[in-house]
Amino acid sequence: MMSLNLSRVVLFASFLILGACAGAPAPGLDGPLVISTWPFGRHANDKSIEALAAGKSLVDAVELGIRETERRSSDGSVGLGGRPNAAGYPQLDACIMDGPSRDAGAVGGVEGIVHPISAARHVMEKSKHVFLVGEGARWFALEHGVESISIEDLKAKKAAWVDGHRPKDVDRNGHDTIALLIRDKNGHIAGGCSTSGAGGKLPGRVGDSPILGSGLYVDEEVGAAGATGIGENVMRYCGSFLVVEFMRQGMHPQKACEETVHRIARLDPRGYKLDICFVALDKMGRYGAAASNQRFPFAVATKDKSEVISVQQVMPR
Ligand code: SD4
Repeated sequence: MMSLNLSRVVLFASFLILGACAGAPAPGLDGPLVISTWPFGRHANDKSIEALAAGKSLVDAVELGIRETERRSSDGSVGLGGRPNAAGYPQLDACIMDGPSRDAGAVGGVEGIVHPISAARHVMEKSKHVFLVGEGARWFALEHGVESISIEDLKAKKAAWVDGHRPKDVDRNGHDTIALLIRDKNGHIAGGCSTSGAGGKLPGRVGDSPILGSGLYVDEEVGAAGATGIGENVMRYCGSFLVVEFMRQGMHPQKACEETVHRIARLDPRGYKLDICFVALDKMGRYGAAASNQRFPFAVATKDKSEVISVQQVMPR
């Protein structure tokens, strides 16, 4: 009887310890952690950290961080300064997910909206939907006062495209995206993603970035992941969802990102020539990143440190 009670106590204590570990911060982390894609993510991360320090909410911090990249349009592929589609004008994609409430919002192929991440947030908070596209997404954003520019001058470009007089000078190669993930000091998780998408995409093409589970996925129980690269090679495999599921199985975010690249490369006829990258963080504030066939810089910030880190491509198996 004594020993049975003792083993019950031991069992109960182990549950307590395990429970504490599950949400406990990684060693040395005593505040928020932000991770985002590409070196330009550094400015976004700093904004997010600043926002949290000023007492803003987790979702505010995601939005404000990504707005900074959209505002700068400095990488050539986020915001209205981003790469144009095949008809010569930008169509933007964005999404946002909040771990604690499990809410999400997204816009796809939206035109003339300066901050698509804010439009996505309005969809999340002010509509009963999750995803609005094209003209409807623009109307909705305008109705909610999201900053915009006129799209009247796009008429000629659209007409020329329809008539077959297609511009020759569209940048068809470039692509970048900001996927930004935050774990706040209490271990809550949220993320967002914004892009003008692959340069030279067909008008109407929507990539992985605003698709929940592809360009971004947030699971309050486990962690979050985001993607950049050729959207078609991410969205056919629900890439970010897969990273999160690997973390759920117990993998470190670094390993989860690598395993996702290997999984896709194993299944895909292109092998490792996928041009895809993932970033991830988990409930404890551990993070990682992996890329298929190129070096991949990403940005990480805490309240004490903000840096750009480069990872090598994964070693093909
Ligand atoms: C897309 N994934 O639209 C985006 C582009 C991107 O690095 O991230 N490029 O396919």
